[in-house]
Amino acid sequence: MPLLRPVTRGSPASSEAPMITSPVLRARFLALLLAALMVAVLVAIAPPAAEAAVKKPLDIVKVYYDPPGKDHSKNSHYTKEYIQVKNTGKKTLTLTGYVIRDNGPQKFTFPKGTKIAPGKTLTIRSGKAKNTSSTLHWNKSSYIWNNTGDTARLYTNKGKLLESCAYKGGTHKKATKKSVRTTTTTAFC
Ligand SMILES: [Ca+2]
Ligand SMILES: [Ca+2]
Repeated sequence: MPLLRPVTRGSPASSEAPMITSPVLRARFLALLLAALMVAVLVAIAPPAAEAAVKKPLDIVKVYYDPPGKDHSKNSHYTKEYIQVKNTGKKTLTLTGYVIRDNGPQKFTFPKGTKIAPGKTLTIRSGKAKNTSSTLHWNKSSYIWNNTGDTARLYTNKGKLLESCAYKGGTHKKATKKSVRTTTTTAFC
């Protein structure tokens, strides 16, 4: 907005507007004014980037939805697949009861007492293993994240949706309104 002010308020064209007597010049001036106004309106109504618009200290960073190689029905392979969340706020968060869901029936509830410090990430792997301070486990006997596309949703312990991250399988170099940027292994939420 500040960029537009000199054009509409402070420029010579604006202050000398009443002096313009030529119809051609007046038409040009009006066209310019109209263009400037349209730019101002577009800037005013343009929505902010989806990510920036969401006030959320806990953020889905990525879904490692298709680890390299063929899918094998083994726990050691299920644990390669994961979703990662990050604390983008300035305070340590207690995530007891926070929930992650896929686009189907899969649901992960953060265990009681789970904490995440500012700037830190937590990795939630699909298979079974012992949890650590930085890696939790969904403890499923299957993969969670569909290779052909899925949606990861993150909720607070009160059921408030913090983020919905939809991806398509394969490489998509640019995010769209419907899906995020991906490589063959990773969705960048
Ligand atoms: Ca995100
Ligand atoms: Ca997968």
